[in-house]
Amino acid sequence: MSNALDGAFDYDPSQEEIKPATVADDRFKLISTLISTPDALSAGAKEFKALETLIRSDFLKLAAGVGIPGESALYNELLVLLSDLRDLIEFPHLANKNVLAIGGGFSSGKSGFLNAILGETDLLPEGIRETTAIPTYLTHADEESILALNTFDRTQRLTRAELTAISHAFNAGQSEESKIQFYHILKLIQIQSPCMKWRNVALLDTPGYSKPNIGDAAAEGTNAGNTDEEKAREHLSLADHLIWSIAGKDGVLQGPDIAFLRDKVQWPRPFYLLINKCDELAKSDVKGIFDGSLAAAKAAGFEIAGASAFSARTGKVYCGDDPRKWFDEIDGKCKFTQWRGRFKAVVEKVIRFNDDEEKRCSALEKSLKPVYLKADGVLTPDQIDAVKSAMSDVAKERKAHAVAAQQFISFGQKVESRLMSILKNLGVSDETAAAVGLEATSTSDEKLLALKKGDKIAGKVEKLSKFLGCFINSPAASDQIRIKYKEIERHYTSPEESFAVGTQVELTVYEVQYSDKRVVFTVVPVKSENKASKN
Ligand SMILES: Nc1nc2c(ncn2[C@@H]2O[C@H](COP(=O)(O)OP(=O)(O)O)[C@@H](O)[C@H]2O)c(=O)[nH]1
Ligand SMILES: [Mg+2]
Repeated sequence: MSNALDGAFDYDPSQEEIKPATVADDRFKLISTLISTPDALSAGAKEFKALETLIRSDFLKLAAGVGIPGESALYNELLVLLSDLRDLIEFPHLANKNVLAIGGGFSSGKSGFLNAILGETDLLPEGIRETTAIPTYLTHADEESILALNTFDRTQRLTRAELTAISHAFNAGQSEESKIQFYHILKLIQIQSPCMKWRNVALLDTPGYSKPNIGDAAAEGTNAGNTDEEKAREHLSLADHLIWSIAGKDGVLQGPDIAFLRDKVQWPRPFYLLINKCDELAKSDVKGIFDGSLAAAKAAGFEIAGASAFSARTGKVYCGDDPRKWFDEIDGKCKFTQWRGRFKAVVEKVIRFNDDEEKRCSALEKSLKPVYLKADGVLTPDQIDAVKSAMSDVAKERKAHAVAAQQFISFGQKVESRLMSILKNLGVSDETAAAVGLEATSTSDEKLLALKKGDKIAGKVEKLSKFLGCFINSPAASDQIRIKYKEIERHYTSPEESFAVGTQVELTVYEVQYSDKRVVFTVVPVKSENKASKN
C-alpha cells in the first residue's frame, strides 16, 4: 500500500528539473486560493455593523408601540437590503457601471470581438474549445488587476496565469470525474485594465448559451446538462445593454437564437446585432447576411440598437454601425445606485401609515366632540361615559401614532446617514434628484407632504435671479419652490430663456423629506404654444 510519504526522502537532484508541480497540485493550490476567505468587510465593516444593529434593535422596538400592518414583511425587506448591502461592501467595483453584455452562441467570436474592440489580443480567453463558464467583466483602471468573487462573496486577486488556468485548458487531459468546475466556485471575474477606455461601462463576456457541436473529445471542460443555457440566461438578464453575436458563416440570425433571447432571457430593450467573423465570408455575401439578420430580428419583434458586420480578426466594420460609437453613447451616462431610495421606501411606508392613522384619529376625535358636548339630557350617564372613554382612547391612539411617526422619521434619518457614509467610503455614487434631472426644493411645506415619489404638479416661474435662483409658484404648494441658478446652468445653455418669468413647468416628486417637511422635485419647462411656434 502506498502512502503520502512514500518516496519522500528519496531525493534525486537530477529529477528536480523534470518534476514540475503536477497539474493536480496546481489545481488544488488554485482552488484553495479561490475559496480561502480573507478578512471580510474590512472597509466599512464598523459602519455596516452599526447600521445592522440600528435596524435589528430599533425597528421592531419602535414598531412594537403601534400595530403596523405588514410589520414583519417590512422588517424582512430591511434585512434583505442589509444583506444586499453586505454584498456591495464586499464587491463594490461594478456598482456604478453600465453593464454591456455580449451574448451569443458558442464560438461565435464574443471574446474575440471584445479583444479586438479593446485592441488587446489576449485579454479575454478565446478558443474553439469551450472556456469555463464564468461571467467576466472588463472595467477601466489605470493598472491591470484581476479580481474573482467566490460563491461565499469574498474577493480574491488573481494572476494572469491563474486566470488562464481557470479559463482554459486547465482540465485538459483530466478524466471526467477529476475535472474541476470553476463556475461552482467563482461567481464572477473582473478584469480591470487600462486598455478598457469606457469608464462608466463594464463589458460582460458571457459563456455561449449553446453547446459546442464539435466532437466530445474536443469539448474539454464542457459543463454538464443544460447549465450553459441557464448560466447564459442568468448573466444576460443582469445586464443593462446587450450585443448579440452571430458568426457570419452560419448565415442570418437563426431561430434558436431568437427563441433564446425572446423566450428564455426575455430581453426587454433594443439590442445590438453583431455579425461577426466577416473575414470568413465572401465580400459579396456580407450585405445579404447583414440585411437578412436585421430583418429576422425585426420580424421577431425585437428593436435594434445598432448593427455591424464585423471581424475580430481584421478589426474592421464591413457594413452598418461602428460598435465603438454605441459604447461611447452608453459611457456618456454614469449609472447610479438606488440604495438610499430603497431603504427610504421601506421606512416611508411606516411613516405614512402612522401619519394616516394620526389623521384618522384626529377626525374621529372631532366628530365625537360635539356628541359629548351636546350629550347632557340627551344621552344616559352610561352613554356619556362610553363616549368619554372612546374619546380618551382615540386621543391616546392619535398621540401614539404621532410619536411613532416622529420616531420613525428620526430612525430613517439615522439609517440614511449611516448608509451614506458606507457608500461614501466605498466610493459608490447613489442617485440624487440632481443626477436624474433638474433639482428643485420646496421650503418646509405641510401642504406638499401628502405627495409621493413620481407624483406630478404644475407650476409657473415667478422670478429668476442669478443670485437667488428661480422661484416657482404652484397651486399645490403653500410656498414657493426654488431651483438654484447653478443647477439650471448645469442643464440649460440659456437659463434666462428656458426659465423666463411666466414659463409653465412640470414638477415631479423625487423624494419627500419628512424630517424638515421639504419635498425635492425634478423640473422641466413645459413648452407653451407660443414658445414652440417661435422655434
Ligand atoms: N476568422 C475569424 N476567427 C475568429 C474571429 N473572432 C474569433 N475567432 C476565432 O473563433 C474562435 C472562437 O472565438 P471566441 O472569441 O473564443 O468565441 P466565443 O466562444 O464566442 O467567445 C477562436 O478560435 C477565435 O480565434 C473573427 O473575427 N474571424
Ligand atoms: Mg468566449
